[in-house]
Amino acid sequence: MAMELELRQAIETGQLELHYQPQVCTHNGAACGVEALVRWRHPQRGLISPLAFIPLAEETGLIEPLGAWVLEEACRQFAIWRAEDAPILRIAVNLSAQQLRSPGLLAQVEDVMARYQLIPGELELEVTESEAMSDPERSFDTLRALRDLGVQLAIDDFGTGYSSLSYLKQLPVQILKIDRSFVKDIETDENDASICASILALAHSQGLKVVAEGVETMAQREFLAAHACEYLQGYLFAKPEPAEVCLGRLRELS
Ligand code: G
Ligand code: G
Ligand code: MN
Ligand code: NA
Repeated sequence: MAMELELRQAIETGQLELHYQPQVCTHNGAACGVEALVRWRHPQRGLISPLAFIPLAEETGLIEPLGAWVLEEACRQFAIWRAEDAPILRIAVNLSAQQLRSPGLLAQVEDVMARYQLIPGELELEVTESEAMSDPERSFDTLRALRDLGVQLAIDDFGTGYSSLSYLKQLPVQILKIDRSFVKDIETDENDASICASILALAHSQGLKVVAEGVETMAQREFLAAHACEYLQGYLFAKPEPAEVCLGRLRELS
């Protein structure tokens, strides 16, 4: 069967699932949020990474129903966790460029926040630097409107795109996520270390908070803590895992 048709059916028949990865406060290691990451549980091929189907979903327009499902499911799970008093303050969801450009996005976000009674700051949307920078006028308007709904906005994979400082200054976002490619060799590669330090200084000068991705070692954590990085995400704390497993992890971390 063509993969497009298979993916369409996967969305309709509930073969997608979300895994969740904690984000912790750097200073005490307590969980503060989680990022929702989609996977496809294929009946024959097992668990498929989003890298293998998000691009197809974007090419075929399936990203709209897929993205809507992800947003709904993430908020539903967050509401359950909140009702269970889980130690978690916010949920982060990835948006693709097409979702950001979709005329229905604002109404969709407003609707899901109302149904799950999310208060300002509980829902975070991550857009990549290149997504936010393509057609900046238009995406700035959308980001501003999302912010006015009480959505926290993060620029994902920061450092991998080409944002000019003047654009960054205008971007109505609260959080930068340092791409994990810069964190990986932070201890051994002086360039990477200085890029991370520069991103942190830049972000802080603009009043933004920073999440470092891909934190795997104590030495990375210490470097990031020394540069006042607010939040950390990575295998040092937990991998992306199904909701029940993640909940146990959240309780351990707190
Ligand atoms: O979880 P993993 O490291 O395999 O994710 C790989 C990539 O897929 C990441 O860049 C992530 O941003 C992207 N991704 C994961 N879940 C979603 C999603 O729900 N929507 C979109 N647009 N991208 C996602
Ligand atoms: O692009 P985005 O930041 O949304 O993607 C997150 C991706 O990074 C997920 O696919 C997740 O599985 C992966 N990831 C999360 N933590 C780590 C880590 O510590 N090391 C590595 N290598 N990958 C990670
Ligand atoms: Mn992300
Ligand atoms: Na990233």
